[in-house]
Amino acid sequence: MSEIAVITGASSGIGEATARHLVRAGYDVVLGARRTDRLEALKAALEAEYPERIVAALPLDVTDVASVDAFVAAIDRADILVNNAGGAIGSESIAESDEADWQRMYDTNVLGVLRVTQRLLPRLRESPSATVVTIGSVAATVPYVGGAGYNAAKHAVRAVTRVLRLELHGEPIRVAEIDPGMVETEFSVVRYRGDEDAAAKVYEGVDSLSADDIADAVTWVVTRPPHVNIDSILIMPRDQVGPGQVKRRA
Ligand code: NDP
Ligand code: 8X3
Repeated sequence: MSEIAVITGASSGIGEATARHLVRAGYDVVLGARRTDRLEALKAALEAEYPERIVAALPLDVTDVASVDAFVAAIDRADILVNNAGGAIGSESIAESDEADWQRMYDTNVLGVLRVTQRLLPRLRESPSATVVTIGSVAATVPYVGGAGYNAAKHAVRAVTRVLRLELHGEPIRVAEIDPGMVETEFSVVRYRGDEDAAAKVYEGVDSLSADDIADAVTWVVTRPPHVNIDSILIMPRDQVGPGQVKRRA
């Protein structure tokens, strides 16, 4: 029987790449996100390439308790949870930010991780060896101007990951956090509210990380021997040494 990996936010970017990598590595996968058309397309592509694998695509809004409950109720077994759903909205200063954006970022990045983890825990506890991997950010440790809501949320994600590690100590469940720097995905399109030009500028002249680079790390973390817990990994492009500290080609 194959192990089952549950991936939140699998409709694009890191989550989608993680689904591809884990299926290739021999896992069955459960894909969750709000854009179910994209999940269905990914499921069809994965099933065509890997007919021996089981791929489930389920609607999931991590900010909606009923949606999280329905998502988890549809999952019989789970060995791996990849808490990936998340993102930033806006880059205004604290003085100019909209409180609704702070609330949405906290709800998605922090409460979303807590909701899904809490509800999936009974399934993970039935696994002989489970792993929870949460995608944090370099913003989980390094704050930057215009990042208050997102930085605070990712700092909180780090706290949640650490508390989970402490609370599951002694059980056969590993807890890991992967903290990426700049990864070229739809992240900046979402952050800049659909402004594709503003988003493209973020990655201009930089060899950014790809979603595959992070999916590779997730796959490495979950395929270590069961006694090995990778507590956290910070991954940035060679040309980045911190948020906003990027070497661009002239
Ligand atoms: P994308 O915007 O490409 O992907 C975000 C994913 O999260 C989508 O699949 C989206 O699906 C899902 N998502 C967002 N809100 C919800 C919600 N309420 N319920 C369920 N799913 C949701 O960005 P990335 O792939 O880059 O982001 C993935 C994670 O990586 C995020 O946690 C982000 O904070 C983190 N990260 C990204 C970095 C980067 O530079 N790109 C760097 C560091 C961390 P849908 O809209 O269909 O629901
Ligand atoms: C995304 C990376 O530097 O924009 O988490 O916060 S950053």
